[in-house]
Amino acid sequence: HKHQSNPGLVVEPARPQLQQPPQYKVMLLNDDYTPMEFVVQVLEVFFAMDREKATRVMLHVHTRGKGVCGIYTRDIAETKVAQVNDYSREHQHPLLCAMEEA
Ligand code: TYC
Repeated sequence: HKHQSNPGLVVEPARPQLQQPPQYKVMLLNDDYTPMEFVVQVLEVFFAMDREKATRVMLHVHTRGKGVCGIYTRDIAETKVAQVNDYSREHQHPLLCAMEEA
């Protein structure tokens, strides 16, 4: 149907937002060479984890092969992946970060 016009300063309630943007899991992958301490620091710096949680996630990745660092919209997830991979490369560690649709 046709939308009614809204002449003047008529306050209308916002329509509820029914569509959520797709979410992406940002994953850390295990490897044999990156020092555990470096992985813990990455989780603290880029994913705002305290030391206890960062250590728990690092050990999960170490034993299970991969693990979730956080869930974000696409732009934020892409930025996290690029930041972590750039940072790991700068420090000459093979640590890999990747994203997948949640
Ligand atoms: N497996 C590495 C080691 O034994 C530690 C590690 C943990 C590496 C998690 C990567 O995402 C990773 N030093």
